[in-house]
Amino acid sequence: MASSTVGSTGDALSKLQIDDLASAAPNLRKNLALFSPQQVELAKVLLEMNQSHLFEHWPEPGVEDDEKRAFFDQVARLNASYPGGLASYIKTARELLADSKAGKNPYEGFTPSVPSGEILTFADDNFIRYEEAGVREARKAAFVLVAGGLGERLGYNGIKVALPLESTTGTCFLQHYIESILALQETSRRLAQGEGPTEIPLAIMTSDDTHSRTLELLEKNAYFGMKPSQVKLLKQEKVACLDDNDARLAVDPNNKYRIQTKPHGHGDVHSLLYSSGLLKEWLGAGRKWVLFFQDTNGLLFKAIPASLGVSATNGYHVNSLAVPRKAKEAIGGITKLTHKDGRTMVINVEYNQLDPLLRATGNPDGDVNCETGYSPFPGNINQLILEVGPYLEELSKTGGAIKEFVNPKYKDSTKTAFKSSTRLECMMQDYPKTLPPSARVGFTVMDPWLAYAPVKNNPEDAAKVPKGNPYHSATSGEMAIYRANSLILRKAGVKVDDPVQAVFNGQEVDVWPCIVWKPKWGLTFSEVKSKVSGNCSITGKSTIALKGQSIYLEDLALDGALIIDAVDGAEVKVGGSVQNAGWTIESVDFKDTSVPEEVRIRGFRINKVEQLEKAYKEPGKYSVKP
Ligand code: UGB
Repeated sequence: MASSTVGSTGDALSKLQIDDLASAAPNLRKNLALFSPQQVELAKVLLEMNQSHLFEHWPEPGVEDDEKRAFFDQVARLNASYPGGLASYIKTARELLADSKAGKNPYEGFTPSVPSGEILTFADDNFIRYEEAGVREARKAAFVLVAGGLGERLGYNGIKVALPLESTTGTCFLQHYIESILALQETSRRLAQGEGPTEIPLAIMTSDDTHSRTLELLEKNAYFGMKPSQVKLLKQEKVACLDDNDARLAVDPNNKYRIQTKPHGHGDVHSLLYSSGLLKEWLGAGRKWVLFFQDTNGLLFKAIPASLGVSATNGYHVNSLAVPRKAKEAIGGITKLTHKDGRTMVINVEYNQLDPLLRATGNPDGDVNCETGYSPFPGNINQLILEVGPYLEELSKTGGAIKEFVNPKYKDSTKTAFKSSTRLECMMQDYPKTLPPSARVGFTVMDPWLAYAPVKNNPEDAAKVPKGNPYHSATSGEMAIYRANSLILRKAGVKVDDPVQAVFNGQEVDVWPCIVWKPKWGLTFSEVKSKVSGNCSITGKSTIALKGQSIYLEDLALDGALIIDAVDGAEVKVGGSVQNAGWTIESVDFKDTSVPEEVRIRGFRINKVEQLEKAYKEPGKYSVKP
């Protein structure tokens, strides 16, 4: 047994010429006969990259051989999922770790300044024109949701896209996103009168942390009305952790036959779109735009039509959506960087880097608000619109690799040892960093009340946010939906009462009437406006949920709760005075574990006391006039 092992090991060694290398790892050498030629090739890569410590603890052949093979299965995955393979990963890691140790400023030589971009004002003529242009373009779009993050800051146990974005209807984020895309598809298709693509695809980037639960959510809900073939899940792999400045790969503390791994960041989305062939497929099918978005922004689709219109009208290869940013808010700042040699780029500077960059370049106060009460740098909401042609062309050169960074937590000032293993990370918004100066990179700033209300912070952290800065919690995320819908209806001519203030989970928020509608009821301002007429009013204690395409509010005076559910083809006119006890909002303590987690984290629940509820299941014309 022993001699045959030695014999075949010798064959493998001589064939692959790794004799010298394997002498650095005698325990691997002894086991080589267990592996396929491809696996031996991977062993060679590891040894060439000075990773022999990975085999130090390996026992004789015959002991835990399956685990040893499984080790190489993992190495093969790590190698295949990184552009350039593991060798390239380790090489880049060494360079970035050396820069980090030397305290090199990633923005060395660059001076930041405030860039100029398209600033939109909701509901003015310009906004309406961009919305129309955007809806027209939408049929040539593809959407990409990055949903591989664990949501550590929120601390929710489920996947974030399964959280309700508001508790009036309980619609979850994923349902809302899919229904918004379907509504865009429908309206855009109508305008195009049969020309061009008819379905808008959705790709969702998942990770091991979110993949199976995302798939389950889709399957349990019949893909929320989308054709399953329209949705593609792309799973990102984690990357290898690094133990020291030489980029020695970290052994998993729970299994000595595994390399420890951690998430690589949302920047993986580019290499996945490229390597999966999806981007090529989209271009071939006549698609022009890819729209990227994050997992929990319930307002997002209110900003999509106009910003897509900006991309189409201005011919932007890259369009980043932004909102005015409060200093020190945990969103990146869109910044113009000018290098000493004259190069310029407009790029996101991440929230933890903006303050040191400003201080290092003659702004001793760092990241502070200006006279407007906001940071002068627009806040990146990480919703990007890329033109497919130039995007694919660029990825063909880079393979989808995005400029990475490393953020080791050192044990002491010698910067020789880490407190815990680190890894390379990359961000989706860093894509423009490799673009040539000829690329048309722009951005679109929208009102924050219209465009941005993410759910990222747990109740305790949200309550500690400096006064005046947004909480970015489940509480503020839901209240933002009611505020936006109230303000939109006000602009459309409805008299909506002012909000009242309340405190939930230690966060002071404005409570507007609970106004919600399905995306197909009103995706653009013009559409909303076309559905309200006469003297309509909604009191502060009211709730209204419009679940249908053709519901028209005419001289409606609402003081209570009104729920209308109508199938497509049912045209419902709603008017007169609707008065009832309505639905009330009851406080809930987030520490009360008898309450479901998705309710606790927002700090309130809806108590359905009395409502007028009408459902229309057949096409036809109907009127609601109490
Ligand atoms: N995500 C993945 O899909 N995979 C990953 O490996 C990691 C995340 P976070 P972050 O808009 O508020 C971003 O953690 O990274 C998904 C921008 O960098 O919520 O702290 C994840 O599922 C920042 O510039 O945000 O900050 C989620 O959908 C600013 O714009 C998304 O990536 C900020 O978002 C974002 O992940 C913001």
